[in-house]
Amino acid sequence: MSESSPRVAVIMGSASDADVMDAAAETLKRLEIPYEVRVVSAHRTPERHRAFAEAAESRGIDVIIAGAGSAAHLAGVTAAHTLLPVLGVPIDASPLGGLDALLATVQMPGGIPVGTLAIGRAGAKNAALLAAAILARSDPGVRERLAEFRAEQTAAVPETP
Ligand code: RP5
Repeated sequence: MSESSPRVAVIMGSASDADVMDAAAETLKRLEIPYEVRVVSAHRTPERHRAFAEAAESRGIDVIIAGAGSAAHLAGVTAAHTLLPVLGVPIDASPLGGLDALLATVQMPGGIPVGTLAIGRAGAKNAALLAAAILARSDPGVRERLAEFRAEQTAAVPETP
């Protein structure tokens, strides 16, 4: 959780998803983007989830990152309750290795979009970077920090193994 008013909400279907979704939080922290982290399950806490999704925009949230595993309805149902952009992260939490969550998150019916990232920590990290790219359109400070991140990443790649 960061100190200023959160602009990105990182939600997950279970506390057991935190090891994966930490990658989103770490990236937002590095880019100095205020964020909040919450456990809200579309299945187990449907009222908490609906209240969160319906209030997010009026609380000043700009982007929601939703990570869930198994029959992962969290991102899609969140998107149904808000006009905010919703980025979905499928989590490898079942014997199907995350393919179940990937399909559940990505195969939205036309009309309610979810921007779906890769399964697992790479997806969580990229969801944060995509959230930053969205914010950067209207926030020059975020744009500058995102550009620095890219430059540092490039500089860290060795020319030989
Ligand atoms: C999903 O079920 C959660 O997002 C989690 O990935 C998965 C398993 O949850 P737990 O049984 O570990 O709480 O809803």
